[in-house]
Amino acid sequence: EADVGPLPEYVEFKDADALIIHSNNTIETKRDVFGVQPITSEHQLYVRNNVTPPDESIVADREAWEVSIEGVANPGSVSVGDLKRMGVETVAMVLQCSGNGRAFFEHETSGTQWQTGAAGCVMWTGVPLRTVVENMGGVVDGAQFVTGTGGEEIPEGLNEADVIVERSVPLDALDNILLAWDMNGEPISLAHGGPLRMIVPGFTGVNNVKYIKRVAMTEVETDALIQRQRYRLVPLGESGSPEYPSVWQMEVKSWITGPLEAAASGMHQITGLAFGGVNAVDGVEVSLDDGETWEAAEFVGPDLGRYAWRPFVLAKDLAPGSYRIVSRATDSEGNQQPEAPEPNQSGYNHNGWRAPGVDVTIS
Ligand code: MSS
Repeated sequence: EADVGPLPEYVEFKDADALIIHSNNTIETKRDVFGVQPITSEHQLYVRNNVTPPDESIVADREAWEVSIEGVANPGSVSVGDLKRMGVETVAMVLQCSGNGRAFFEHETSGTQWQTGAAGCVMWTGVPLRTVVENMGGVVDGAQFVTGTGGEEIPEGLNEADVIVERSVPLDALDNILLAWDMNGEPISLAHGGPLRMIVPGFTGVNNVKYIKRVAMTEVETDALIQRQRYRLVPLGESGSPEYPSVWQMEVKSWITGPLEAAASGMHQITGLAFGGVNAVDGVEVSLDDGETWEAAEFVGPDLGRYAWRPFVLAKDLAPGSYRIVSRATDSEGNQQPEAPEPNQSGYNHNGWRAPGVDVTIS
């Protein structure tokens, strides 16, 4: 897809050359930009907003931003300043849009035709939600979900439940959730959810609610449209409803980051990225012949934990010819990427190894 124009104002700080601008609210990282970076720079990280982000003024006084904590014995509002005194943890995590790889499905999908770049690996610093919940007397009986609400203004005349970014995840995610104020060691920009964002490691992008203004331990899932109908794995031709699984935990995935097209014969470092989603990634193989034969690749750089991705490399002396290069990762539970995933109507969670392959001509 062609670039549609200059960077919108709220992401002007980003590196335009590294990005594919699908629209003001959907901006993808170019595939060759990732290389073997363990952490994605904020200047290159993709952006996805379902609605217009709040005004920049919400990040003017970060410490004063308040989040309401409900579904605990002693509910109430807590400021970012208070949260910073309660506890601190850092997690490196793949942030990946549920629709990343949508373009690789064979059926027609509406929605942004993301390829590999609606993902990045970033570090979040904040307080564990479990600590906040303990401080407020613990979870109320009967709660089964953690429901987070985004701080966007609902435009007048629109039905709140149709627009609001409010997501519920299973309560057992509580142990890992952070209420984060820093990304990659800096205060989270407005584009990525500052002053405060709910981080659910191992879960797809949409579950990581930006500008978090309310966190509730709830008995039922929210009936906001974004939960009830959208972001569900729906069979082809059906429409979304709570009877179908929600897009929550991410699965094992990988892709090649270079070389991507033509190159001269001789030694090459074939590079890529692999992650396990909700599990750690355990290994990755590369094939130069579209999956006929496979060779194990080596991870490069530090292991930043279960939720991070691991760059990988396979050193190869390549003779002139045509190669179809693909990669296939396995997670710590022994799950391997499928050749192609089961299709779903909206094209979520693509983690097949075949379609993202690259054709490289060596001369
Ligand atoms: N949050 C809020 N508040 N709002 C919105 O819109 N979106 C989602 C998440 N969160 C939103 C939120 C999505 S959908 C995604 S991907 C993510 O976010 C992204 O991120 P960044 O930072 O990258 O932009 Mo798909 O699944």
